[in-house]
Amino acid sequence: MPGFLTREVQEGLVESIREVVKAAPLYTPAMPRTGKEMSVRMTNCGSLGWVTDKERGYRYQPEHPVTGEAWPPIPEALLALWREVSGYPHPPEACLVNFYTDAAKMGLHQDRDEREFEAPVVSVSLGDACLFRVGGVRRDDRTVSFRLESGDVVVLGGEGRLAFHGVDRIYPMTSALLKQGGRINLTLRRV
Ligand code: AKG
Repeated sequence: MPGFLTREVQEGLVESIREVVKAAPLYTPAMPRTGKEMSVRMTNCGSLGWVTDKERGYRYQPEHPVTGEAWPPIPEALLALWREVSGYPHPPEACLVNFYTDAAKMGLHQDRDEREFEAPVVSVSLGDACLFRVGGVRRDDRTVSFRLESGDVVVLGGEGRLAFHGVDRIYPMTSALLKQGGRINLTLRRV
């Protein structure tokens, strides 16, 4: 949904995410087995957060992997967005916060560490634009790419819930929303 969030709402969300990051600092996740560090830094809010490291791999857990503290709650504005766009009767339990610097990207993957696939994943883009790629439910399905701008919302639901997707590149300095640049992506999920 291009341009779904007004500038004012985007600014409010950035403020809320600053508070989340104060309580739950961004950390560098690592791939299972290889331990290769991801280029995106992450944190979470909600009762559960998505994390990954070399030893234990992809999973949801109630505490920050570095500080051991419980994740802060999901900001009200994000809960309201979920109610508006998800079409799902229960609130999200997890919100993954991804922070991309200019060179960061995210490989093609499915979001399948959840059990509740009937619930969509709601994704919010803030800050610099990116080139987003989305395909089908098989890794080798044809993909299409398009630019996601600050304030765009993507709902991966229904047949699209398990679609492969990823971020091929960031377009630096394409938004003034984040004073230091970069891109924030928020994904709201039922676990
Ligand atoms: C994920 O967190 O699973 C993503 O694919 C993030 C996509 C994005 O940054 O737009």
